[in-house]
Amino acid sequence: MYFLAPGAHITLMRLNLGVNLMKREITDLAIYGGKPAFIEKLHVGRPNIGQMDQLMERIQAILEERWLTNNGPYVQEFEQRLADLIGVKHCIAMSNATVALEILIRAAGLKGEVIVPSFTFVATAHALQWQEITPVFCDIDPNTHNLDPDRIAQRITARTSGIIGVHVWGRPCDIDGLEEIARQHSLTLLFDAAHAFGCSYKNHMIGNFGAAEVFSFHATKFFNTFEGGAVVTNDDDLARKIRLMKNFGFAGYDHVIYIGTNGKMSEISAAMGLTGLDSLDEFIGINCRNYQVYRRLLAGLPGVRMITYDESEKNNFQYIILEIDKRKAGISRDRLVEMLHAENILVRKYFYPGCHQMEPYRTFDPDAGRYLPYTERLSQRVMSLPTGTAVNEADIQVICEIIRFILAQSQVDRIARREIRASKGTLSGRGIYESQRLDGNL
Ligand code: T4K
Repeated sequence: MYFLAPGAHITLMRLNLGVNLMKREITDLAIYGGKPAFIEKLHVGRPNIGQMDQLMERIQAILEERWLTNNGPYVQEFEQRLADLIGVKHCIAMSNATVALEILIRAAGLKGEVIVPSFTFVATAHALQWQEITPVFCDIDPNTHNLDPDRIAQRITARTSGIIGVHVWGRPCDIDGLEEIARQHSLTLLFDAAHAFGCSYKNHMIGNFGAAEVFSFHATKFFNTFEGGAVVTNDDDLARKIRLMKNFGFAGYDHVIYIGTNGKMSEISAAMGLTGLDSLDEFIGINCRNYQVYRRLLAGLPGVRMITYDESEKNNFQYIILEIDKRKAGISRDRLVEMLHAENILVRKYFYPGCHQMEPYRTFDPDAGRYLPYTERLSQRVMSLPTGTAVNEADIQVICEIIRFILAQSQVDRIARREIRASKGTLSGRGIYESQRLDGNL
């Protein structure tokens, strides 16, 4: 429970031990020596677990059966339940989404150059480069954060074989636009749907678009299998090839017909997945509630834009994303992140600085930023906030109050930092603040 006092300062007290808040002036902020708002670190990406007793029962059955991996009964059940949920013909469970992307890229015959966003997790680009296929970065639409189909044509060359769209934050790409350009240029269209399990586009579940789509079930995703992923497709030939490839190319005992690798999901991961599926609606419900609370409590903050989900579609609401406009907010994203981290609110800068700024891509093309202006701008502004079952409404209330308080103090913070820099670090934030106040500057 909290007691909220009106006014510019926060007077919040929680009656359990998780929170520590009495913030009236800037020196109460942890970065200025005050006590952190949260006693324990609050992470982005805390795993959702589901019914632990059911998970334990499944694990016990695995151990009793001594069937641990290699297309065991839980993996088969998991694949069937996923395919039914998405309404897709084939679901091939994998050890993780990165390997799933690598195998899909190979099975779909991509080569030469493939167009991808730079505003994504680096795995999308690495899955190509790992096989010596060049990821060609294309800019995003600043409103959707997804590939902008209108910019793709400029990036197509004689070596281009495909496009990989990424449904960033679970918000679908402009799939119609991408399909159209892929058709015009005879390119293979795939989707990295790592964020988009449980989401829909024009009322069709993600997983049914392009030649195939890839989900991630990493621990940090709202639905996880510890590590895991899946390729889903309606293409029979592609599915058959992928099944072979994820199992070394074995088409039967001692009979290898294809170059393959090991992309198999283990039974224990499938057991976690089946347990998570039983609680899927609950996870999404909690994410949705958190999203609504954040929206309400952050509304109207100058320079802070929270991304929204199209509520006429199915969403998993797993990411709470803010864009910070330094000019209007009075504070940069990086300074806000630094101050929130000091409060034990471990927000993340997904996807800073963009793949094109990471190696080896930065060395390949040091000037890539010139054709990625929106990616560069967004990666300087974006941050991801804690959500999921590990966060309750009261936590969100504290997080939002802290953000409001930091923004309200941004001018004082700027003056104090200038003074600290001028003193070459010999003065502390608190000391600067006190001396400025005595001088009547604050
Ligand atoms: N494509 C896209 C668009 C993706 O976003 C991703 C993965 C992929 C492809 C590849 O999927 P996988 O091959 O992973 O299936 C995390 C995840 O590792 C990664 O899966 C995810 N995207 C990416 C967006 O985030 P990091 O480097 O930020 O993870 P890390 O270890 O810093 O964890 C994040 C936070 O989660 C930590 O602050 C603590 C918390 N956490 C993490 C783990 C693993 C827990 O509380 N418990 C845990 O078990 O990449």
